[in-house]
Amino acid sequence: MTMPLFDEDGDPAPKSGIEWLGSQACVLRGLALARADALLAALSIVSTQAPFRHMLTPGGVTMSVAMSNCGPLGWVSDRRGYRYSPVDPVYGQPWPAMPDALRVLAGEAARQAGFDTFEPDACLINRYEPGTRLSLHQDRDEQDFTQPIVSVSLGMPATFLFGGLTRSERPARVALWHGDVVVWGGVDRLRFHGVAPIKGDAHPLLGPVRINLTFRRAGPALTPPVVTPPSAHTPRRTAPP
Ligand SMILES: O=C(O)CCC(=O)C(=O)O
Ligand SMILES: [Mn+2]
Repeated sequence: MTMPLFDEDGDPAPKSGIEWLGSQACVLRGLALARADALLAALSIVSTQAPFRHMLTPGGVTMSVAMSNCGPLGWVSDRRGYRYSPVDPVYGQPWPAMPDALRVLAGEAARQAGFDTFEPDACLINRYEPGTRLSLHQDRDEQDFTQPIVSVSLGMPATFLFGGLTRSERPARVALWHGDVVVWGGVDRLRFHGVAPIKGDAHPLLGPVRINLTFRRAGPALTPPVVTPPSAHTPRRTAPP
C-alpha cells in the first residue's frame, strides 16, 4: 500500500512547517508524525477501557463519527444535550487518564502556536470511516474560551473546513494529513469548523480510518495560585503581661 501523496487539488502533502489559517489559528505540519506509533499504542489502551461508540444528537440522530474520550472530562451527547462529564455514561466509570504522550504533544503544539499555558483536561477521540463527516460547528461547550483547541490528525487524509465566526461565512478547505496538528484560539477560538466526507485510499498504518484527537480545556479556567499575604504567616503575638 502507498501513502496518499496528494490532496483533492493534486497538491503534495507538506511534511513540516507552520501554515497560518488566521491570526491565532495554524496548521503545524507533521508535528505528530515522529510519535505516531506511541500515540497509537496509547490510544489502543484507551479504547479498550472506553470503547468507541456512536453517540446520539439531542435531536435523536446517531452520529456517523464514532467517539471516545480520555482525561478528567469527556465530551458526551445524548437526548439531554451536549456536555462534558467526568464519567463515561456507558460504563459508569471515570474516563481513562490522558496518556502522557498525548498531553505532552498537545502542550507543545499549543506553545508553537503561541499559547504558552495550555493544560488540557479533555481529549475527545473521533474515529471517521470513509463517507463520514462532521458538519460545521463551533466548540463552545467549554467554560474557558481563553484556552485554545488542539486537534491532531492520524490516518486517512481529510479536508478540514475552517470558517468564520458566523455559520454563513464560506469555510476555507484545508487538506490535513497523518501527523498534522491544527491549533485555534484567541480571536479565532470560536470559528466554525468541520470535516468534509472522508474519501481516498486506506492509510498504510491505520487502514480505512481517520483518527482525530481534539484537546480542550473544558472545565474551569486555570486560576493563578493564591498568594497568602505575609501578615497571615506572622505568629500571633500574645499581649504583654
Ligand atoms: O476531526 C477533526 O479534524 C475536527 C474534530 C472537531 O472539530 C470536534 O471534534 O469538535
Ligand atoms: Mn470542533
